[in-house]
Amino acid sequence: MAESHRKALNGTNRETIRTGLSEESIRAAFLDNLFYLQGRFPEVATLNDQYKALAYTVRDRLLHRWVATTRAYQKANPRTVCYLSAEYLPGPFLGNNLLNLGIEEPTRRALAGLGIELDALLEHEEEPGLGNGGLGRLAACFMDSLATLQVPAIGYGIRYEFGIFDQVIRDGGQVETTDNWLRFGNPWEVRRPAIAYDVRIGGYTEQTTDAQGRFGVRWVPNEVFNGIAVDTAILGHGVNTVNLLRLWTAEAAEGFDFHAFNRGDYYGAVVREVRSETISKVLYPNDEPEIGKRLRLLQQYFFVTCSLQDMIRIHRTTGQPLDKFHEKFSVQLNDTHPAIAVAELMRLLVDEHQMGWDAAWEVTRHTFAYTNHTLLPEALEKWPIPLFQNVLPRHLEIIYEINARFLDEVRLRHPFDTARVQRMSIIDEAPPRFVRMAHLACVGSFAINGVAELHSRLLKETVLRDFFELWPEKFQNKTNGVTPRRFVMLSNPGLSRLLTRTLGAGWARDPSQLRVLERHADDAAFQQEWREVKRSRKEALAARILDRCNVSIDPDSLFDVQAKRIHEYKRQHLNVLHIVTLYNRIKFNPGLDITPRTFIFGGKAAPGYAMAKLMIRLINAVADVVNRDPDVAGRLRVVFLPNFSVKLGHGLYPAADLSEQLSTAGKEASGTGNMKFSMNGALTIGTLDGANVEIREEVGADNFFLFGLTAEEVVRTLAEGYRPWDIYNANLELKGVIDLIASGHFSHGDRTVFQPLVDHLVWHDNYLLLADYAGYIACQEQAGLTYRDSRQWTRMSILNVARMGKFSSDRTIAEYCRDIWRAEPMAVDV
Ligand code: BZD
Repeated sequence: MAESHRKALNGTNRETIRTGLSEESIRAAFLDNLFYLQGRFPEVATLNDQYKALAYTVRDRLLHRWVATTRAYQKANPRTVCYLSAEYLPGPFLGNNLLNLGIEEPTRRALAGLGIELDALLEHEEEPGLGNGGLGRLAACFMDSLATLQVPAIGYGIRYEFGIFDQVIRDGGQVETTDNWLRFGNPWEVRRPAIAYDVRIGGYTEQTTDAQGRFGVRWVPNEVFNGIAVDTAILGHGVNTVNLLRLWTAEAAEGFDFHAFNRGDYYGAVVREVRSETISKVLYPNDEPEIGKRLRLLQQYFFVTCSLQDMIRIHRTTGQPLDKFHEKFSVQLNDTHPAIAVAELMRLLVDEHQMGWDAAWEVTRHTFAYTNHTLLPEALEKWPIPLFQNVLPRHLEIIYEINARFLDEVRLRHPFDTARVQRMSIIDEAPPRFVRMAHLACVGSFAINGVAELHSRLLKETVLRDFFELWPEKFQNKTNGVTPRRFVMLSNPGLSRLLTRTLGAGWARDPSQLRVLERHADDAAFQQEWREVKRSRKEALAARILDRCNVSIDPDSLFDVQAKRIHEYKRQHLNVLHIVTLYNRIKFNPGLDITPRTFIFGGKAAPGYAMAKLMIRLINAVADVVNRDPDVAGRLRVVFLPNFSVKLGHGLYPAADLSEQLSTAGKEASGTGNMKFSMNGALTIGTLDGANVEIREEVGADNFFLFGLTAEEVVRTLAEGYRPWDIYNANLELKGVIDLIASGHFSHGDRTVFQPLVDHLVWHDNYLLLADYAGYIACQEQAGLTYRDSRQWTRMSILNVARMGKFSSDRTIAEYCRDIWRAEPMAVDV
């Protein structure tokens, strides 16, 4: 044993090693784990060994609280929230867990004593990219808030072996490479081989009669495999509550098919195993539904059946009958991806637990609640009936039965209105016929919510209007939020310290306390400190960008940031039109005095979304020309930061001056990046869309750069026969910008590269970039001028932070608990 190890362990008993929070116990535990889990001593340990030893040290401290929480829940048998989500984007765990345990400082010192830098270990962690964007990140924020609010909860999902692809920019375009996040092992997870469920697929159904002569249905599948639980502890902030993130991994049912092996079909046996594992192998990288992809339907059913079987098992341990299931669990459907749960719970209750249909339906419709995340009609999930029949024959029968009873109810309310019946049916009768998952979710849920006020209103007026007319009482709004722990405390320690020094430490749990900052908004000394915090984050980002992209940027310039999935409706190309406008202005007038800006983009495009990939190409092409043009040097810089992730977000949100929230009004359900930027003191330039509307309401119209058509105006403009060609011809500056892109100026003279994008804009432009262009440019000019008045800008920045308290996900979760889940907090002692 190394001398340092022996010394560190001296006098420290085993219990302290596993639970102690002092610098000494952390150091002893770290060395102990390095030795016994990694088989290393400090002199030869790699960075990864060190990272893992620390991660296990922290995990021990979580497990301790986890056991206490489980005990407390077992004793009190509280109502439990189950969040069903096909995606989670938790971000790196180490820093967050240290923060929530309150041991960042002793840990830093413990490591420093061994010559190790905590920051290097934090940087080393690879995050689980088990989601595409906002929806998956929202699920992770909700898990954080549930634990922090001490609400008993389980997050259920899929342990994808490969998460969202890694994005590499090659020759200006996106190239996808596989994300191998499990390569070095995942110290945070605990595999639970004993918690495993059968998952059946395909086959047929047949009628049965039992000994008492009762009819039933037997489902004879043609494939069975297993789902195994893999658990991650989610600790709340400053509390002992540890909730469970339970992700399912697929395995072959028998592990190995000896029958096939004996026949000499070793290959067949292995292939079968590989096939079952394929189910949880990889995340679909699309943030729109994958129509007709069998594997995607398998993934959805896979995690839903495992999760429901798990809930039933847990419920049975309480000794309560199954007709009380909905009193024990509130199950939230994160979009329609888990909506098959409505049919699956019916199947489990009726077929497997012999409950009558009516009783089972009472339980089911009191169990589920459904959150919608999109208004785009093309993004509503539907499954072709032939595929559905092939994969889930029994569920199709159940859905037909649910639908028949539901449509009878519609007919009763609206006799003779066959159009309505067709519109509302769970089955879309247009060949090849589809199962409409949103309709299934609406019928099977007691509550339906949108994710921002505008979105919830538009849901009732458009895509779910018929359902609203039938069941107005089911509809609610729950405006999204984000966790201030990860997105302020962890990613912006400088700002956190300033806030805590000014307001006391309570703001992260009760962000309404931030309002007190308003008193300091005009205080010159406070303003100076505020700017220093921002400046230090900008310097750190500049260093990172120099390192990653080999572009040097000026921390004194206005950092103008747009970071989110690349989508036409999010309009990153509107941002590009602005950049090219400024570029042209300087070219025509070299002495032009403009506010120096650095434009920073981040975000992935779905691999099959050609226009989004072309937008990435355009950003990089413009960056390439602008950054090399001496005429604009010192005034314009453009950076595309590759492979945007939660971790990169930590460095981005705190460094931004201006947050770009440009979606066409009525298209972005909420947005949550908008909240992260503003909480870190960036000002928003944005449309009246999603949560922007409420952010502006909170921070005040004077502290928000608003432009663009309203959702109503967007609808009207399109209905009246929108002609972007006319706008293009009428606005000379805009024409100059579009013509320059079309001319090949940014593509080495090649006029074909951006032609699809340009043509689309001047002839179709269904996201109304041209209609919003002039307003956007004028608004940007205003933002640029304001930035030059640093006292005014700082004041606005302070007021943004002061008034963003509403957008803590704690508020969102408290509302879900009160209005939907009827769940109560329960304190846990250790
Ligand atoms: O959900 C997003 C919305 O676009 C945002 O406006 C909203 O803020 C967040 C959270 O409510 N939706 C998604 O992120 N959707 C997906 O990622 C997705 C993934 C797979 C299939 C369909 C959609």
